[in-house]
Amino acid sequence: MESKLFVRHREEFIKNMKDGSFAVFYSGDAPHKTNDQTYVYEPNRNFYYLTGCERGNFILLLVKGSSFAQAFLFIEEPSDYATKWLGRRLTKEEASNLSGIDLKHVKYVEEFKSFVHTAVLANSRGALLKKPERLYLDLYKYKPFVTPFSLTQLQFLTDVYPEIKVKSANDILDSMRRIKSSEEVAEIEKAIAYGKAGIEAVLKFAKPGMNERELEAYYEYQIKMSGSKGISFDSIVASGKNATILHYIDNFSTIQDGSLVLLDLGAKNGVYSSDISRTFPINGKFSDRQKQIYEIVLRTNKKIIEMIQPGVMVNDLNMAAKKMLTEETKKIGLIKEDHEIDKYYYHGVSHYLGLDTHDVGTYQEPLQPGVVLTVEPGLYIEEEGIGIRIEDNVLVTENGRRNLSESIKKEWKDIENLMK
Ligand SMILES: [Mn+2]
Repeated sequence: MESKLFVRHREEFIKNMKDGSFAVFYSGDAPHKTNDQTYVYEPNRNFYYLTGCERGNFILLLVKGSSFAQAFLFIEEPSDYATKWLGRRLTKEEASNLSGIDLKHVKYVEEFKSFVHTAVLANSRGALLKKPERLYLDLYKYKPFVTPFSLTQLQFLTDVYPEIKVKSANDILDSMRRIKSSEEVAEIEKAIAYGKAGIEAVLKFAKPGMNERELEAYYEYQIKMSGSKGISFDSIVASGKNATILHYIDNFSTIQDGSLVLLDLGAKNGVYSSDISRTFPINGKFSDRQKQIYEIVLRTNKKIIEMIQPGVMVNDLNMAAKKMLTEETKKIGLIKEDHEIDKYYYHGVSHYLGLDTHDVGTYQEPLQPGVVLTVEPGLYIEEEGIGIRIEDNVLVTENGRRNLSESIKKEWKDIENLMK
């Protein structure tokens, strides 16, 4: 991605900052796993969105006065030792090129504390702000009642300067990230193309008697062979009754002849993600009953996609999906009363998609051009061993929508043909 995108993101964020304030974003670090091992590093998404850098232990500092705004990037200093053990670190020039931040403003992370004290906070002669009033931080909480990481990390500031108000940067960034630029949509489309290559290969490869984990491995192999860095969330390969567990990730059962397989798979393109579900019969032929249920889910998927346009609320989509699944399952006698649908359909129909698979942004505002969301109705009939979900990734446009995953086959006939 070109640095001008990240320059634009910073400019827009800064526009939303109050005068006399500063913001600090940390790129994160690989969490500890066991003994001397760590998990794979994932860049903090807000940090990436503002810098384009995917490196741990970097810090972005934004300073806004009444007549100026400046960005500073603090990076890990390259060293021979780090190069030999972990790989080459970015140089200041490279970090400057990636982020579009002035080379003079790229510093080493060891300098961060003293730089903040002297340049931003203290009344030193070189201070940038007369009297900073606000500090914006990423205050995302992954569950209730945990102290956000950035707050713990910057306690050295909030303790010494209690007069500075800590503000959440998330409202600003969530609403920015909810609307994708054309560059971002292109990145998501590339992620979807990787996913398509993987899913279609799995459909051709799958045979009765295989284990779910074989399809899981084959998918990952295929997306990596086509250029993706890998999966963007734990793969779901669920056969028969397993498919009625929404987040089934064991993927360790033998797939019985005659059963359906539900795939819910993501692929990474850089930091952007795809999220596609398809369901298919392991032996290449839908039974009449499977076809009947499949068609209901497919019709719902198409109907909801057609509803998508600026002004529509995601909740309208949720209600319409539930209503349609209720009416159709009543028609075939699966349920008698409306409320019984809760037994067979128990999740929302959409979420946003972008840098995160479940991307940020409010659901209390109507859809706007640039929003990318999933459409994923399903039916899960445990007593029949049938679980079906069909999921596409859709962009809201000025006049309606564009289904970004349209080319991934979902008609039952096309799926059977692909498997021949
Ligand atoms: Mn999804």
